[in-house]
Amino acid sequence: MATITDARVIVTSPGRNFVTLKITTSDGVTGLGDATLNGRELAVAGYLRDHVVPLLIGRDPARIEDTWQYLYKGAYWRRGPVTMTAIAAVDTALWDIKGKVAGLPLYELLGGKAREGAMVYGHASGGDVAELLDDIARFRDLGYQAIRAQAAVPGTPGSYGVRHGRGVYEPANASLPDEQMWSTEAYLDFAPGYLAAVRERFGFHFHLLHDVHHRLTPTEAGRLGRRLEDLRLFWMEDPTPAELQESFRQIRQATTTPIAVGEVFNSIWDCQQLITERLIDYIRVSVVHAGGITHVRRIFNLAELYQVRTGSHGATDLSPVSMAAAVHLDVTVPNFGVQEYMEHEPVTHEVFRPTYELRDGALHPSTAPGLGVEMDEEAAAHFPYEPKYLPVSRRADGSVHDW
Ligand code: EZ4
Ligand code: CO
Repeated sequence: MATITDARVIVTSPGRNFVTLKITTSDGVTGLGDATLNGRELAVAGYLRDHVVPLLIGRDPARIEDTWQYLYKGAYWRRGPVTMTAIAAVDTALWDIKGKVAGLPLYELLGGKAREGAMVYGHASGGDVAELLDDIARFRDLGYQAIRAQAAVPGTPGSYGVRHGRGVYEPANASLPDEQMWSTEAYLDFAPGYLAAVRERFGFHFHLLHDVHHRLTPTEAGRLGRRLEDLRLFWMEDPTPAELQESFRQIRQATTTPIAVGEVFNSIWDCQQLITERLIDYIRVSVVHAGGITHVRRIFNLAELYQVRTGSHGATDLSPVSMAAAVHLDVTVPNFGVQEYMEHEPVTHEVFRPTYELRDGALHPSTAPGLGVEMDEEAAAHFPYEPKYLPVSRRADGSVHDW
């Protein structure tokens, strides 16, 4: 039996911060797992280094389910983004190792391809409506079949989801949290108009998505969803914070606009009611933040019973390691919907070398064994950690809103 002989936590910042776990076995096989939790990176790095790595040494790398249960139940303290991101990193690295040992790409271990590629959606945005329309045209030209549209709300500088300049959209933008102003009234006045402008200009032959980023009450969300019905959105994302799962019943009663939720969830228990009562159409959990391939597959399988499709989170704060894991999983599950995808900055690829490919608006996994991602640790050492936080949102009266 091979054993785990080494597990190392690598923190690096090629373009943005990433935390990676690299596990090595007595046979010299290595596996990678993403452990990046935007704005709380070092908490996961410490959890792994101080409390998980010592438990891994000497274990059988082949026993993925047993290791998952051992780390989840054995901690006694369950769930939470830090714990579940740490477990995800171990789980992903062990699947990578299993694939390399078998000489098979991960999708083969997960039952083989149910489709050729995973349709992705890109992030179009603009400081105003004209800029947004230009950006949608750019994604259409690149062959994207699904596009998320976000425009800056007039009078609220720093609106979420809007790219500044030519680079990629990167919300974790400051060494201490940037404070941004939010007005629900201004947003509700403005958003339906620009989404309608997108349909007027480009028609209905592509999937249009929109992210509300937890900003509305259930009542406001129901009203917005109803106003957007004729635009036939692919989904309205995170219309309201989802800790109160039953609040989605009210949104459902108000509108047939499809709903996607789950990028901040970390376990099956966070979405059990949303799925089993069919209060959402798409579940957005990601491999990195919801306990790895083992646990996300369980969530996707539950969702399939209720005709809820998948739409995993895939912003730039997910490293190419978890993006590869997501693509392998996406091509195997029967209830795949769409995969979020934001290209990383070129400098990120000086450290992480993925082999998945974007063709015709879909990501295709390679046939390389395991995840098919390599990490250049020497290059990683040239990019030290830089503290970066997500913004905080405040209303006009100064009180804190959901970001
Ligand atoms: O704000 O990943 O749908 N995507 C999103 C993201 C999140 C960031 C938070 O780290 O909402 O852009
Ligand atoms: Co989102």
